[in-house]
Amino acid sequence: MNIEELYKGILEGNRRALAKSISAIEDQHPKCEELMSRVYKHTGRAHIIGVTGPPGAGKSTLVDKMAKEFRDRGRTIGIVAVDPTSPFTGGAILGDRIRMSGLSTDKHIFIRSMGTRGHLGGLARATSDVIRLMDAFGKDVVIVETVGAGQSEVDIVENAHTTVVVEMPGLGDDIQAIKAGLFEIANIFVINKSDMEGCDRSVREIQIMLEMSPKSPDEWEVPVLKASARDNTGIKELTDTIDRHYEYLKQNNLLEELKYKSLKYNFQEILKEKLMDFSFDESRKEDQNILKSLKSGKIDPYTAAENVISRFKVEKK
Ligand SMILES: Nc1nc2c(ncn2[C@@H]2O[C@H](COP(=O)(O)OP(=O)(O)O)[C@@H](O)[C@H]2O)c(=O)[nH]1
Ligand SMILES: [Mg+2]
Repeated sequence: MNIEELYKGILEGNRRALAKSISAIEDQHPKCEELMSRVYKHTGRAHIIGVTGPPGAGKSTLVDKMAKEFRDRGRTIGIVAVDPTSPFTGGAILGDRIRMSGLSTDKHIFIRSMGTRGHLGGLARATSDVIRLMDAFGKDVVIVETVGAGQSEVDIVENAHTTVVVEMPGLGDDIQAIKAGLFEIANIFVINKSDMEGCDRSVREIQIMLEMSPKSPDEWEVPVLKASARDNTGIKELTDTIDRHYEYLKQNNLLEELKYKSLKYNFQEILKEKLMDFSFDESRKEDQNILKSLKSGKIDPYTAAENVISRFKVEKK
């Protein structure tokens, strides 16, 4: 793996270099750190859009249509489809690829699916790096599709400037099942499958939930839109609203704030991992002893952590 070659290739917009770099990130190649560290200063241009919501809501179908609409507006696009539920790169992820295949011949669109090769935390990090790579590559828009269920998805959305939550009609009493967390992260709600019955009712239910949930201090009113990805309706309105949200962020100095938040978040995640690797190593005798004491009940987890940390504390004179 030649870092220099990949780095230059990415900045020149070489698709092979981008594909190779993404694979290296997925494989957790040790040299990726150097690559990412150099790539970072070329990031910050792309509008990063998170698309999340329950499985089957039609996210992939919608992303496909959104991408087409963005292309009509002259923008270049990167798409990252994340499926943490699928342990193998097959199944649902392959389905995403095929559904989006109408776009695969357009050289201004770069699509990549990611599954869990490592642990979930690793996936969030890898996704964040892939977003940055696509940004540095020169994509105007980077869309990240992820199933909205748990913490790792929220972590992934941490990098997005605009978060679209996709739902479908027929939630009925199950509306409570929508994670409250989704209401916190949504900038735009879309009820997809408006060709099905019950769409207006779902819109009203989401609106009521929005009214009840705590308001953010900013002025943005979260819109609840209707769309049918299947029939290609409501896509223009959705894309307009996404653009409007981006303008809103820029005009209120919120974009810079979001970018900083995401940098800080990524820094802290990297630091956590590095500190852990640096301070605790199960192959070392003294660290094995800590685990032994923990196992026998001689010490509790707090004491165990404190024991590790105390090694690095400077003695006061
Ligand atoms: N009736 C209807 N079906 C849709 C629509 N959008 C997607 N679907 C179907 O819903 C299913 C799930 O779609 P998919 O995009 O894979 O959902 P995801 O899991 O949220 O990514 C597929 O069978 C789609 O063909 C829509 O607007 N109307
Ligand atoms: Mg999907």
